[in-house]
Amino acid sequence: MREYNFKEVEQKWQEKWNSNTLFKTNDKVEGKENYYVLEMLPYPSGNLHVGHARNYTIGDVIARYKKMKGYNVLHPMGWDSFGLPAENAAIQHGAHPATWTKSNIENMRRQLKLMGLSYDWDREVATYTPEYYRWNQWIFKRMYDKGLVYKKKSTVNWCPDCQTVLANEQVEDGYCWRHSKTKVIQKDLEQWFFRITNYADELLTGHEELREGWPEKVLAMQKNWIGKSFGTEIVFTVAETGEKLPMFTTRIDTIHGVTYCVVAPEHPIIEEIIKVNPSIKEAIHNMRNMDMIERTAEGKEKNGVFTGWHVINPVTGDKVQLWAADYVLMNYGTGAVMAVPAHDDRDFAFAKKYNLPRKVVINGYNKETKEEIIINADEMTAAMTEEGVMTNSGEFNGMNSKEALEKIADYVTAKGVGEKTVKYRLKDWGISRQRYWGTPIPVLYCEKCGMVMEKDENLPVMLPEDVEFTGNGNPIETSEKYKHAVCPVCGGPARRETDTMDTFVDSSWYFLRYCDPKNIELPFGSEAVNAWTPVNQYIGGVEHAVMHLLYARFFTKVLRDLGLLKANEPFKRLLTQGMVLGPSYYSEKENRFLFAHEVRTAGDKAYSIETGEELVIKVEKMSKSKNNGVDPEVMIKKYGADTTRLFIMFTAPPEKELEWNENGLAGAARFLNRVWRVVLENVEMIKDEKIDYSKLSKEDKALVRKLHQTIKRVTEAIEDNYHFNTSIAGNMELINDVYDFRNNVLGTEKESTESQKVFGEVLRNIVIMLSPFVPHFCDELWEAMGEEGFLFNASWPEYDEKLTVADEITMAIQVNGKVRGSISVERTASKEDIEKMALAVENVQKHTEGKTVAKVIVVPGKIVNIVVK
Ligand code: ANZ
Ligand code: ZN
Ligand code: ZN
Repeated sequence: MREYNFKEVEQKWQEKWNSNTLFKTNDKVEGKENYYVLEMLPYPSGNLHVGHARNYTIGDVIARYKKMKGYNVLHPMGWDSFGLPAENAAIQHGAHPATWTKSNIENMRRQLKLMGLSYDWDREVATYTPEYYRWNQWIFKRMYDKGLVYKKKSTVNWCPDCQTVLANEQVEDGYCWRHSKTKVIQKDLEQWFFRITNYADELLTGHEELREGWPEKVLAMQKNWIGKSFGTEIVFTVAETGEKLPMFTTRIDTIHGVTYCVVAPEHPIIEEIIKVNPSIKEAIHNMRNMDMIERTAEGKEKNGVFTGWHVINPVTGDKVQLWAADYVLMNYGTGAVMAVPAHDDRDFAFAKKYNLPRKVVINGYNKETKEEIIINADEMTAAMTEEGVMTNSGEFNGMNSKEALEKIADYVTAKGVGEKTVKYRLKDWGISRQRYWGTPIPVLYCEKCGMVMEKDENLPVMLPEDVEFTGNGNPIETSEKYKHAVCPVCGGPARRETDTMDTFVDSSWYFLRYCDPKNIELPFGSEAVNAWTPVNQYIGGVEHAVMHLLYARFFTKVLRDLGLLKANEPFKRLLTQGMVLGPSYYSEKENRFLFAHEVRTAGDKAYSIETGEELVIKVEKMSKSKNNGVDPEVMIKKYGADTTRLFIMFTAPPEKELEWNENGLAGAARFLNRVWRVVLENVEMIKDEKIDYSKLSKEDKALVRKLHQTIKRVTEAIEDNYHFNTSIAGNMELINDVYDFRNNVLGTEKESTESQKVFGEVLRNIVIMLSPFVPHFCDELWEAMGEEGFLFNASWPEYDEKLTVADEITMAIQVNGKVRGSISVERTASKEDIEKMALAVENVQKHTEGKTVAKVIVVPGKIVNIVVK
């Protein structure tokens, strides 16, 4: 018998699949339902990492399984190929972003092919190509026409040395990533926005459609991000000028407890105040220049300054100080807050720091005795944020605070000083980037016509080639050809917009392009997209829970409203895969993480090969900084793609963390070898012939039962949230039974033509059921059995419920209430027969000897009760 040579087998089948265009998908196949399986498209950084390998293996097993279940399956792949790293590589090594990107894609495509993934490569999409980004520009224009695109001033990170805008990840502790001594400042620039807030409510209510197919935690994160708050806008009056100053509060019940008010340092009133009170200028300047990440960090100490002005509470008439503080943000609510230190944590901390007064307006409440618990403002150590009894609140005293919230809201509305409102935390999506490697925004500025959109027939607006990557400014601005363009309206001279789009725009609709990737008239045809969407199963990392998934949902709704597709939601089901963990080895002496090849392990200890030092072992997320990553290509070369895939799928359910270990890979390889041997040794028994169940021996029946139980278990585990690990475990158990059968039945007097058929049938089904996991391996065995074609086109096996249950059952026998033995009887046996058999059991006879049997009660299928005297 030949050995299992994974290298030969994998290469052979990858070539065959390819030359037979096995994974080519048509939009419609007679009699088949469509099923769209999608994995999040990768950024082409250069090499696959193990997280990719896991993501794509999960997707591939689902695609292959669904295909075998009779669906017409779409399973595409592409490249999220615009973005910062390519531009940084250009700045640092001089390679053009396109060259760098292209060669990375080529390498990663090669690696994906090594894994044996069932992609329809004819539908491959790369977002950096003009064929793709042209449609970003087209969609941008359609959104502009609908009022969903606008420009406004907004704050960005700016490095005065680079003379350019920095992304958040290019700001390191407040300093420029390239100029470690240059402080990044905040600068207001005109920026492009998508009006995603128009869809805030639908992005929330749409969750109902996703409740069943999406992880609860992802929906919760989105809900939190959208942040819908019901509250009141209450209008205070500035004492010094008489102007109105509206504040947004969710706690209007605390209006009598306001002891000062706060505005954001960016609030327009601040400019007015500075004119008369310039001493606050520096403090304001410092607050404004703090970056947002730092400013909104939880638990950060709050800073503020008294403006010198005051405001009047419209309910109480109280005059209180007006402050400016960094914890109030301009882009939420009205940018102004009524502060209630006795009942709000942030206000409490701020008031304590600056010695501002507290006023209690809600007392405690004993739920059992229903008694009011008086709170003394001077003795508080923290804000009282719970529900309670109103106090110091005039006519509302004694009322429950929840009730008072409604009552006071009505009261201020009636008085004309306030109004109930809803606010969202969700902001409009800022999409402009002052960089080269992205989709050019199709806008021009004409001296005569002002701002105009580029004409459809002039799309795509191509990225210029004549650019320099110096690290200073936006590279596009170095292209004279690009900047000096022709106005599409009057033909006069015009300047092109030099901003490019956020790469999240690219990934917000790529899954629609896969449905119709070669369309040159439209981003996609409605018929093709409606045939496939919503995507049936999406798979990716939980790090995309908010931005990418929210933007893709927004785009789907916008494109639906533009009449381009029918779906309300892009992804019906979402699977967020768990992280891949590996052991890290830390040297305390060298103060660094060692690579695996520098480490010698012994039992559960690890030592530096070079110094002999015992190392600190921790199992944690694989990452470059911990030197604990594994390279999937190295694993594939060493163990084969099938073994690697099997290990990934067997070791943990997809949504859980996966702990990488090479012993596990070796175990997976041993299992495959066991299957290989037993199939090839007995290949002539595998004939797919009809079994005559009436002629089976006890052993044959047991193996048939195990087979049907396994098909049931394996199938149900996949259907139940893709618990592939259980499916593989089922097949492993079945292989153990196969070996027992081979040792105990085959070659003995128990072997018959029927037992050979049973044995062959079991092996055949194991090979079918393992094929989504280890497809090359199984196709090789399938061919060895004399089958034609590929398991990708085979049918998933069905189980027969009747055959999963034993036709013999075990019954316990009791004598005077004590269990004395058991019998195995035919399911159909009569009560008399059961009674006779029970009384004949040796141990039962011992306990009935010399006594009279008064009664025998037979509960069929369960128990035999013998009463003796
Ligand atoms: C008075 C008050 C009393 C408040 C109290 C809370 C508790 P959510 O729930 O997140 O919507 N707020 C309003 N606008 C703000 C801004 N621009 N920056 C920072 N804080 C702001 O939060 C609403 C609450 O956050 C509002 O209700 C307001 O403080 C504050 F016992 O008003 B509250
Ligand atoms: Zn810089
Ligand atoms: Zn013009």
